[in-house]
Amino acid sequence: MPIVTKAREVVIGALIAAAAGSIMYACATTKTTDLASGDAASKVYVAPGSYDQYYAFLSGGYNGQIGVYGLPSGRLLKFVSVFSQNPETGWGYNEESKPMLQTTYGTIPWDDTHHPELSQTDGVPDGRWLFINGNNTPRVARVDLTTFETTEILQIPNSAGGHASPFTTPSTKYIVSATRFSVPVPNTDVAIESYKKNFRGTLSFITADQPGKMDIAFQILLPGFNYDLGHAGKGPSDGWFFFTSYNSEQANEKLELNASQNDKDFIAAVNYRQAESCLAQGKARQVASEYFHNVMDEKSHQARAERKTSVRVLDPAACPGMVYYMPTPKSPHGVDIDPTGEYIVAGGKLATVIPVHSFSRLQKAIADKQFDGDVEGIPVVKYAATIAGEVQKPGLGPLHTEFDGKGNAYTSMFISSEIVKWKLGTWEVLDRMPVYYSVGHLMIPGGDSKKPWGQYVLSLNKITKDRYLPTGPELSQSAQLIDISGDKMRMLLDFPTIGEPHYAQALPAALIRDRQVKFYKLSENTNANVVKAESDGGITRTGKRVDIKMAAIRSHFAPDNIEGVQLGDTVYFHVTNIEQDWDIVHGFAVLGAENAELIMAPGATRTLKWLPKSPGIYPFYCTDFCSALHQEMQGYVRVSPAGSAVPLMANTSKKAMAQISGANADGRRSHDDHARPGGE
Ligand code: RUQ
Ligand code: CUA
Repeated sequence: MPIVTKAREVVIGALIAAAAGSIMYACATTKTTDLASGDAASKVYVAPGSYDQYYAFLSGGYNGQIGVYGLPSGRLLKFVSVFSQNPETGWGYNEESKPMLQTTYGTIPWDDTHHPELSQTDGVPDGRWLFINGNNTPRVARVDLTTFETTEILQIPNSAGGHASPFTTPSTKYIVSATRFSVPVPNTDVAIESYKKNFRGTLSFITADQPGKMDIAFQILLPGFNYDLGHAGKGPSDGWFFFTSYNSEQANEKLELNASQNDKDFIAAVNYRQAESCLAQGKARQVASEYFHNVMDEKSHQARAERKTSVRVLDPAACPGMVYYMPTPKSPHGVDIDPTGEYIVAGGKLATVIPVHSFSRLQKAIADKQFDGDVEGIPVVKYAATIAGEVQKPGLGPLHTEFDGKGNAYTSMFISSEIVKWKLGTWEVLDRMPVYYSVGHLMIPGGDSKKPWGQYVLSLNKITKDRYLPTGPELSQSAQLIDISGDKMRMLLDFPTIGEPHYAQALPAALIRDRQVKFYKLSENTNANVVKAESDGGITRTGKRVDIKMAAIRSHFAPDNIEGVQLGDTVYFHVTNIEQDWDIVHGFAVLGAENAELIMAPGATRTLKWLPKSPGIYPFYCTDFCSALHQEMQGYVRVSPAGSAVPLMANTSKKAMAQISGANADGRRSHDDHARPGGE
């Protein structure tokens, strides 16, 4: 058991006191200090009917989703359903999407998202996909940026706390996931005290450039530290990946103190081309590991979950030259590579400087074998041999760094609540901007790529306190938009966010705006229960299972009267929105359904599973205000006792349908034009 020195306690105590101090100081001054310059309002004003310049994707943090905001306005555009059930889309409730939340632990209805990551081509965000990690039960997801829907989720085995994830290589060949918590691999019943002996870290490289085919290419087994964040090299450092770690002490209790003993922890520098060549030489072990790969079929709108059973694991000892450790002060959090690919910036959250390693010096140090011994066979490169410079007195609690593409770096300072601008190469601090309060990540559009759009930095603040009208004990988190186009930073805008955004990424709207799918083509819908015309609707019984196929179109369901359902039946409502028009969404809700409701995009089929609890009449209706006659969009299901003689019946006769359609044609369009501008 490590001994906590008095000196150490004093240092940590001072940092905590400084943190409290900065918050109090800021609270006291914020009311009187107008940080925004005079024309700030015009810089963020997006006139009615105009578009924002950037799409920004903010993780929802503990809500398990992704928030899409426009910048510079800060307007919330959408929430993308990912790792949590979402009552706005029916994600995880409807039968089509349920398999997406399947894991080896069963269905997980709520996870925690941290790091949105845009796909890249040659080191630049390309607008094809957005990836994000599920942190608690480690998974990665792909979101298709033509539909803003999650199309794929891969579980990561031999991992716990998928935090260093899903950072991409420059052409999206791989995304990665590293374990935050080391655990026994394979996971088994051991004494927690046997941490040093039995607990291991894993780095997972996941193939990502083929939609529907994500898989674990390989895992690297590492000492039992906590792996925190990562970034790929680019340009000269292309082919390398860098991961921070803390708790090189390998403490297994009271990490707050015991994992802060060493002056330096490590950045793992991983040569993944070397890993690939070791794989090709058959140096990996095939390790039995269960995990799920879930894919949403874009034509049938039906997800399938596939259980996988093994991964290839590489041990550094079996593949020399694959992993090196770079000592880095002190419990480093972020590791960020500058646009040129030469500098590796670490955010040592308890460090007093920002250390910057040089990739070319790392290569030379490796060639010259400038090592300080090894950790479990992994060479430790001498700090003095790789360090390019240290930013002195940057502030307190450096976490993350992004770049503007003009030779400047911006680092978030959690404890001193500020963003600090400094110069690459000279390491001098150029400017500081106080933020409210306690910034975690910061984000410049493309700011971790080869070509940042260095116009704004967004500060993602952890503590909100007095910034907005109070809303009880829970306040929304806050983001602040800062203009970085000039020499000095200028505060432009505060806006509240939903969930707890950790990281965010953004790109110019033009890269994805015109590629949006407006509706799903009904002619291409291959769902087993699709109806392509109102007359295709109907009801069938198979034992105690009843399937109702239904069309939804302004402003009715077909069929809309259903009889013959009995107590003890399991009823599936398969509702297809047969509209072929942008933004015409219908909903479906039936009285007493425990499994929520449906919401159907145009051209999509969604299924609600329903177990009626007692005989009677159950109304259903459309929940999305779709048209002037939205309130007329309703129907009834009759539930009879088990064994009842009421015949199975749905009013799908040609005559009834013709009447409905006829009524619909009268005057519907003109009303709809008012209800939904731009419709039809
Ligand atoms: S981090 S706690 Cu990205 Cu700074 Cu998650
Ligand atoms: Cu359809 Cu309201």
